[in-house]
Amino acid sequence: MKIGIVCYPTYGGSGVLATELGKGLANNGHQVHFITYRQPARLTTFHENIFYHEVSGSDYPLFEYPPYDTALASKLVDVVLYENLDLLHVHYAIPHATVAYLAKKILLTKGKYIPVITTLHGTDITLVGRNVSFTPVVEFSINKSDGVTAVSHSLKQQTLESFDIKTDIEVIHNFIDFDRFRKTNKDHFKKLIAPDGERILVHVSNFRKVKRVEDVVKMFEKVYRKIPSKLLLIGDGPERETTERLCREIGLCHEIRFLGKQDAVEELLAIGDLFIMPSASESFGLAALEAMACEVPVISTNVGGLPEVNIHGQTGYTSNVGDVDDMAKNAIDLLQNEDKLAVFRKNALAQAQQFDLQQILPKYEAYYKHIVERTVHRAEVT
Ligand code: GMT
Repeated sequence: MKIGIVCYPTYGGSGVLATELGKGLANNGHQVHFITYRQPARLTTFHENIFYHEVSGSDYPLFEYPPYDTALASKLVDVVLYENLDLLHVHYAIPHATVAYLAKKILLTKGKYIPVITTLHGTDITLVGRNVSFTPVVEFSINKSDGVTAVSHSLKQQTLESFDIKTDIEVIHNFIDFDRFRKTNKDHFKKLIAPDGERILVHVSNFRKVKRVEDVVKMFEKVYRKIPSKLLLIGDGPERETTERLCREIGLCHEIRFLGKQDAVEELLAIGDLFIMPSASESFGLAALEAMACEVPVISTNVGGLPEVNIHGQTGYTSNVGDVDDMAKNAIDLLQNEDKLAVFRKNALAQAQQFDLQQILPKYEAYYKHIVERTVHRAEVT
């Protein structure tokens, strides 16, 4: 199949998932065309079946806000026609589902029907999509997609509760590539970070408010007072400055390292004892799954799709949002009990295996086939 993938090219979960999906599809012989404004962060090596089409904006002085949607729609029309694509798969509803609908309508005037699948990832529904100024457009665009997938049962449920949805939503969970994410021996590196055998806690995110990075630091302080430990904060974003200030206030800067955006996250996860995800909202928690694949148990909140990934009392623990006392208590309990930690590590890996790329990829392929077959004779004009 010839598949166009539209996504955000940044380090965010939806862009990561879309890029990894594209790579998996390309390995299975599909031709994949990424269409976005920058080379996706995880698209780093050449593949004969992968193509990248950059959407360039316009800096004409009249445009205070360069019209990205128009530029993307035009690029989609061009790529779909020129490359004769079979399907467009857009990740994150805003604005991609809407722009894909516009491109679809334009393509119809040129005699081409392009089926569009929208994957809902999280804040496109739970935060941004619920903003009343976006609601009519998001709802319309989801309903006009030929196929809709959500990355967890929880996100599907939230979508149905927040919008008047007429289309079926297929749940296809996030996945993990075990060729990349697995526990490897990085003892030399561990010695550098924790020279006296301290425990290592890890957090990875894009430091947006929804990630509650300050809670990571607050719970770490409680853990640190009981157990010699270090905290690795990976990623960057709007809340970094506030978080750094908090570290200074509590006087733990020497135990907390801000590593910024990192490409080889798996090497850092390999030395972790616990992964911390105190998010206020999380449709799935791809970063937690990556940690679990590297045999790192997870201390997380119990919101959204997190309980579908992190099984309370088996692969880690889940707590209410903001309950840093409970998170710290659970972390201390695990870190003080070597045998229990070893069992949780094994459980985390076994649970991550349920989301192996090799199991999830065929679900996407089957869904593509289903949507393309269902729409093959369609030539709607409205
Ligand atoms: O940052 C992004 O690119 C999207 C982001 C979001 O906020 O929607 O991530 C979401 O998509 C990931 C991949 O499907 C999920 O694993 C994350 O849980 C989800 N993030 C949230 O729901 C906050």
